[in-house]
Amino acid sequence: MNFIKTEIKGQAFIIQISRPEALNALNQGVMGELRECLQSACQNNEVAGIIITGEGDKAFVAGADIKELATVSGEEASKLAQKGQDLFKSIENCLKPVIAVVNGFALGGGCELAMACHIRVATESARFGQPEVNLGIIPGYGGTQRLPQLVGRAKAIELILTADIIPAAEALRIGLVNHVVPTKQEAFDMALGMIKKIAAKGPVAIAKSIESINAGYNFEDEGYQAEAKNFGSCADTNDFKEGTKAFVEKRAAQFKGN
Ligand code: CO8
Repeated sequence: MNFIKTEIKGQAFIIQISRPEALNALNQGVMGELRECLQSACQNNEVAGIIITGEGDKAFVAGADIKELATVSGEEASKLAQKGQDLFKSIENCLKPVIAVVNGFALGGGCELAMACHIRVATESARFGQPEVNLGIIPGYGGTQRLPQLVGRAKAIELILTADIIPAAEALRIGLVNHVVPTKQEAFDMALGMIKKIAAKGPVAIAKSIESINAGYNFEDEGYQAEAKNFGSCADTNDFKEGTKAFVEKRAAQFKGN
């Protein structure tokens, strides 16, 4: 593994995304390793729950890797979005609890990763947002579907259209996270405590609870397909080229609407 560190603590399997120099941004290498780790953790009978976090204090995950994304065509972008959606659905469908310990920035694909987890515990310094429109694209890893599920349609539309980045306290207020605690250590302790508590329950009942809750949301597949298709359309525009170029050049983008 080049981008992910794993550790087992008690019955918890900890997955730490480790690209601190790029604020743990999700390149295709990270996504592949995440897929591998999740598969083995979900199927391991010794594991009662999974924790996903990011290395360091600055970021959980600052989104998809913008520099990598800038080089792909619209068609490729749409396929990558669909592949990422499938990975995040596999997190949501894991029959053991998956808890995000959110330390620092959870933006774009990072916020989408946190939302795909069953439970989110954030530190006071965590920041959440879907800033894709700053780049001339839209969320592509399920954000247009899961954000309205978690915070309601009105707030989700506001967050996605304004690209506002909100602090942990506001994320707690609108129901985007379950808990906010002062430090990363406290967030870990809380997540480990939850996994220990859940591990003492009937494993079949836990699995069937997750399966039943998720069954109510399967109808939204049309939404995911629209998201991937529209992500690809945006990636074909000059606005996307300008948005990603502006990010690299650390300036505001000048969009022309084409
Ligand atoms: N991708 C690549 N590199 C990144 C990313 C990213 N998402 N975020 C930060 N970095 C890099 C910076 O380029 C910088 O590198 P360098 O030192 O080489 O210049 C380094 O990390 C540190 O970042 P900053 O200097 O920008 O740190 P600041 O403290 O000034 O700012 C922010 C922190 C506010 C988090 C800022 O880095 C930022 O705005 N990052 C981008 C956030 C963003 O727009 N995320 C959404 C990305 S798009 C997305 O997630 C789409 C998901 C669906 C994809 C589907 C198909 C693949």
